Amino acid sequence: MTRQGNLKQFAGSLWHVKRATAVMVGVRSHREPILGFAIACLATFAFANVTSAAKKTSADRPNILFIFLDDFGWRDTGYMGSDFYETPNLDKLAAEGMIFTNAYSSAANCAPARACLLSGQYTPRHEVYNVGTEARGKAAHRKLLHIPGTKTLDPSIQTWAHRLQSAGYKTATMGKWHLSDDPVPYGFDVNIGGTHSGGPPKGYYPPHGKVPGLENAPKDEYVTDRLSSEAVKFIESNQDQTWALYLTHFAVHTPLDAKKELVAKYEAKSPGKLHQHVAMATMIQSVDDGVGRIQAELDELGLTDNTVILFFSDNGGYGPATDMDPLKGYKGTYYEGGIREPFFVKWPGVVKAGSQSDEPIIGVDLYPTLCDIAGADLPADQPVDGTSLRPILSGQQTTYGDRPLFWHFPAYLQSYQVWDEQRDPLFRSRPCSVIRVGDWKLHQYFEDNGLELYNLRDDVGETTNLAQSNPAKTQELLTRLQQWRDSTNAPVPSQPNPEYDADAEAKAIGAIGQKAKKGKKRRKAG
Ligand SMILES: [Ca+2]
Repeated sequence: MTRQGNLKQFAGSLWHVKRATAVMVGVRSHREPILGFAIACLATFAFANVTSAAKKTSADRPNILFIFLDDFGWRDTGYMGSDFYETPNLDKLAAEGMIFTNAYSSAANCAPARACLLSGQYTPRHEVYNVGTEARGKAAHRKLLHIPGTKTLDPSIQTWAHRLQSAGYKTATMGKWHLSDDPVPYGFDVNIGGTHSGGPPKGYYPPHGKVPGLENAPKDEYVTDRLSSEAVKFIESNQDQTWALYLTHFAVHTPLDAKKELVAKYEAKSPGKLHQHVAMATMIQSVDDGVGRIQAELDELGLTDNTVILFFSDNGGYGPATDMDPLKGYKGTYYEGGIREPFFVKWPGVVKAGSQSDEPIIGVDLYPTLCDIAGADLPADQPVDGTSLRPILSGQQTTYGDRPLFWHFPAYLQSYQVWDEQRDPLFRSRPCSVIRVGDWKLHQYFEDNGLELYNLRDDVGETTNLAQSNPAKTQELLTRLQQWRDSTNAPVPSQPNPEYDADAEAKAIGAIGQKAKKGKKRRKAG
């Protein structure tokens, strides 16, 4: 499908969400008299439970369910327009809350995105710049020495989990942690599955080795289902207190381990124009089935109206298996497909069902937002780079004006085989900083001081670089970016890499060009 066609389809899918919500609201209004009668009857029998009922419906200290997926792309849900993956439970929750169409991760890959999310700080402050501290990609192809940073989130940083814990929340993390050996010192009472690793050692099926809480996983148990079951158990056993659950699924990161029972279903399904990957579809359905089970538990315990649900992903989809079209790029690139994420918030009593925000927001905003939801104080002596989304969620405000969003990636990420969705064929990203203000986005690449300016309103696919034709806007954004780097002491790689070999690099780029041509011919023939 063309990008234009996809845009139309995307607009259509959001319209469907709005329509579905209108239908649901309509249904509710017909039922109100019956519901009112039922509530009056129930109230007669409810005196004994008045205290716990009041606790469960109190709007000021809601429970928090934060569903955080790994490498889940901007269009990988039904409500964002997937034509192959099935996410009815997520679609329903999204329709009951506010969908954000311009939500970003603070980084294009896992560990830095998570460090920003947990600390509420941009990368130069915590210095988690990449997954691991080693240089990535071939040394001969890198012009500059990268900035290694650190692979462990500084334990003296107060996370939002610390703040929620201090405010009296029972906190749990379930799934991928990735920021240290053990998440417990970072503000979590409960840890299932969290280690320094990006996933369980053997993938989605056991054995999971010494991964906490998953040591004795039964054979054939799919880890995504297990995490959903652990979430249900946690909610049930903490139903009488206020809790925050960070359900940080390993899904849908590689390995692309299909859930066996679902493979035949998607093999039989007609491939979509946007999405076709069978294993990915089964991985996504397993997440969504779990969301359905968790929602059923919340309903059964009477907690639905007092639980805020947030849904987000750490970076763009994995290019070889999914597609963010019309966005360019994928996980690891700083084009939109690498950093723009699906995001919604369902907050009963605060967020209007069926609402949508097109305001650009970013991962570091989640820290003050979560504190705001919980009524927890922000840390007194630590920078908080984000802004609480509460004014937007509650409808008090629709925009933060020309607030800039920033990214700083002073490292390298080697290419996967999706060469035409990145700046050059050898790397998904080379060292860069990026700024977005309003509709404008500027990329700055340090190896060649390459500048790319895009107007995302007119060109969400970042196809037409306006840096030359609009030097005033380019300079304005570059100045703001530079000022921000100065204010955060962001290190910019400048040391030449002694192993760099321009001839070897040119030869490698030429060889990929040949391969890409052959691939296109094969695709045409097929
Ligand atoms: Ca990731």
